[in-house]
Amino acid sequence: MNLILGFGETGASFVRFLETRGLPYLIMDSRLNPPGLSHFETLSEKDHFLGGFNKNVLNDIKRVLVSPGIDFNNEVLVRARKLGIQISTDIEIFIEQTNTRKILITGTNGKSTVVSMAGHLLQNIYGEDKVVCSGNIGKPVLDTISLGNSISIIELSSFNIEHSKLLSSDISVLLNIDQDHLDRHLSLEKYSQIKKAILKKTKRGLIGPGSFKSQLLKEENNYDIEALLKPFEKDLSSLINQDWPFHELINIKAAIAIYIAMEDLNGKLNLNNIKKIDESLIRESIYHFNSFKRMKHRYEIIGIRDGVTFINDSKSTNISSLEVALNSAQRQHGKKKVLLICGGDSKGQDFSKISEKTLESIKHLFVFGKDKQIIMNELKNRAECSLTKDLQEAFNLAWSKSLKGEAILLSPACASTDMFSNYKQRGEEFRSLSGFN
Ligand code: UMA
Repeated sequence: MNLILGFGETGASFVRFLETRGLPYLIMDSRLNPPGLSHFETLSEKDHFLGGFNKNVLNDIKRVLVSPGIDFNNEVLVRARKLGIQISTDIEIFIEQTNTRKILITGTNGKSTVVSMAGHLLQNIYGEDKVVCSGNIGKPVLDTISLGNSISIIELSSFNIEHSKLLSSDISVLLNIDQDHLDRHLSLEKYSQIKKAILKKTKRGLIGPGSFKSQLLKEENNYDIEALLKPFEKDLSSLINQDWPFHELINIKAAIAIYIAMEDLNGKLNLNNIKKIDESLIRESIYHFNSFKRMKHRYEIIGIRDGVTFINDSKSTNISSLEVALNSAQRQHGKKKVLLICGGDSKGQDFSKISEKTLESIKHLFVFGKDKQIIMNELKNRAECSLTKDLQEAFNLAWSKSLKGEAILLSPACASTDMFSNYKQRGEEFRSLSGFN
């Protein structure tokens, strides 16, 4: 008997996976009414334990299938480990059961963007039906198991990696590491260690910018994305037009580096002996980027009214993504030109660590949500701040204070779940407040 622990999107994909193979299962979730359960009309009462975790059911269980949102120290998991019961993630099962080329992508920020950029690039080059993107970006990996593609690009969160044993891949990409999810992983050291694990069993490791990279680059088969693409900085910058923030350049480089590593694995070039990357390969990539549509809620410029630019960066759920947004906004609008709206569930992050240089972009900060007082206390001596009731009040105050040439930026640096279903709903509310549809 399999125990599906956690019934969200991943849990539902476990059910589909097991049912098509005729394998028996039970479902357990701490919520009384987990999302989507009602869609499974075939499930009878005896198939699920809802409203709490019960480790006593483990007697008849051969394997626990764990969802990413379940804490690593969850009592059922701890007991299952003690009893020597196999614990598997959807990612492990996918890797074991498919022989597509696997590209794993993780990092604190930019993962979904790089997954979608690499997906766009590789689909244009190798064929649309050959490449499928899945994982944390939205589609559970097990739902892609029979699609017949030859390349799988998988976004991994620290939660996915923490629950999995060492994951093997053709290419693994570690984009960046900064503080996030400290409420679950407790320390930056632990969080970094989890993220770095995706490089341990890969044929080609690609490493993004940051002080963490020097140690990793000493290992065989790890490559520095910046160094690989340095000669093409000028050509690639040409892709950054008015609608694209400057920080997108790093993501573009990561996606192109994935293409280069693929060509290495295909025997078309040799990364270990590379003097110069063929310019035509870069030209081809740039050509395909011209048709790439940027993702919503990620530094999305939704419109300009009376000279004020509205930027929806609702996907920003940690401090480092806020810093990236502020730095790009400062490049575009100058110092003290940003009316910043932030706040929500701060997940134990320390806002006082935001650098002075980054804060120079802010004209006024409007904080809302569960941890607004904490954020206010950590920033009030370094930026002009106002506490607000909710996103609507924050928006109205920001709009009333804004002048031509300035920007109203929603970049919450926090999880949204204290006031919204998810970051998308938060971003949609910002869009509707700004009056653009
Ligand atoms: N939960 C409970 N009780 C349970 C089980 C879950 O309260 O018994 C809560 C979790 O704490 C979490 C929520 O329910 O807040 C969802 O958890 P889940 O494991 O059921 O998640 P899924 O619905 O399966 O969605 C997961 C990813 N979510 C998480 O890892 C929290 C989705 O990423 C991903 O798109 C999906 O699998 C398909 O692969 C979303 C996400 O927010 C975008 N990811 C986090 C992030 O990017 O920061 C990690």
